[in-house]
Amino acid sequence: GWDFKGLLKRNWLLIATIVSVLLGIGLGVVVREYASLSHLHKQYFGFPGEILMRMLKLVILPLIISSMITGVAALDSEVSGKIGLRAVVYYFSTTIIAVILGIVLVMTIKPGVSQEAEHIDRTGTTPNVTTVDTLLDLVRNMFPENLLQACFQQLLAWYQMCLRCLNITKDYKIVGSYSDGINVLGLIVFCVAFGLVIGKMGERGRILLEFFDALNEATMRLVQIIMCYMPVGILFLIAAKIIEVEDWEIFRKMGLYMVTVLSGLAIHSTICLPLIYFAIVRKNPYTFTLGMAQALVTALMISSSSATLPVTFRCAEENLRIDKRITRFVLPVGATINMDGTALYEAVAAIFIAQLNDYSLDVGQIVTISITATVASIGAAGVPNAGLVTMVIVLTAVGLPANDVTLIVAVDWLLDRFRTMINVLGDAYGAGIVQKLSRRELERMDVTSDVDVTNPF
Ligand code: DAS
Repeated sequence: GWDFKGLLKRNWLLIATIVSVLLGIGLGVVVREYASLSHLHKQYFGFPGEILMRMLKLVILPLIISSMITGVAALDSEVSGKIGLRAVVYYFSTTIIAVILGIVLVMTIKPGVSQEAEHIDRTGTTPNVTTVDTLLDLVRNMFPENLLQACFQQLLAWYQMCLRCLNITKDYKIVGSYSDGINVLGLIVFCVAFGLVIGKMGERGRILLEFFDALNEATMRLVQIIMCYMPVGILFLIAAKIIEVEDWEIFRKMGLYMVTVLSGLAIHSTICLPLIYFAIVRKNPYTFTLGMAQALVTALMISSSSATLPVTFRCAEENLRIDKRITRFVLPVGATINMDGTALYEAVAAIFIAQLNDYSLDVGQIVTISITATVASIGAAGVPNAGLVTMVIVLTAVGLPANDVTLIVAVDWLLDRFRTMINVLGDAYGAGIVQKLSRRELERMDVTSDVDVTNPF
């Protein structure tokens, strides 16, 4: 018979989280129908959810720094080079597959030419210039003029950061920062360089490594405490979102567009990624997905790959037993540059807008959209609505008007959750696949190194 008690004990948090999502939706609908909350009350109502978001964001910096540095330093540079290359090849190939899937679907379903689309009231969609300019400005400073300048800015920022003992409030500005105040890509570049250097410093390097490993352990313990609060935070997060949404009518009008995006995400996450995983790892991919469930539900609720990273780590290491030398190196990079869901979404949204404007795209433009959607998803930070911002790159690349973006924005808060969930799943599959491809190097390191194998740090 089923060990029901054991199942409940092991998965109490996941069950509590799913129950809190359902309760949150119910609470949101009830409050929306029967209580007319003022704007201030709505903010109070969402406060417990905001606390969860801030707590998760608070641990992103120490987690990325400690995991990246120990992850890179624990591998010698040749092995980390190989693992990094395998990870990047996986990221590019799965992202391209997602984009092609999205394009096939949007060209088949044609959501932008359906009779429904003609009745979409687009009078309000010509945003005032500032909307598009703001988006374009945001995109422009998304990509620094050149990497070298970004690196120097990052080193200077890192120096400032050390001086200011890692406070990471919203207003903390790292030069060349992303919308979320942390230039994660620059930080990762720094951590890889720093990890490689201390990996070669012998005994003194080991002392630093011990420090960062202890920092990682302390941070993961903090994550464990935050996760106990998660069911409460998620309940109010989803309830507050349901209360604040004004126009539900738009969901009917944009139904076909949403069906196109969601079916693309569903196919990619239940067929494409599992097939690739099974082909390489030869294990049941759906058991793997189940092991990631807590991280997937978290991503669905908070729409941020970066803020979900602490939970992604716990699921990958605790449930799926993926080697820490892989997760610490691969997951932070994946959360930042591997976004299959976002790439698929941007390709679909761009072609949807072309269809809305009866704009026929030739093959060259379709290829351009594929490439820019892939690049834009790499540039998108792992924060809410990042995919919406970088989508402007795709639109401008093929000369599409950005004035229909406001239509997309109206339903973006829901689609963002689902594409973030697929982004996180893609990162987790990446860790499992890279681990399988690197098993020889890892075994060789276990044999040669005098380090305790169970905990290589
Ligand atoms: N919300 C982003 C993420 O965290 C994805 C997106 O906006 O497209 O992955």
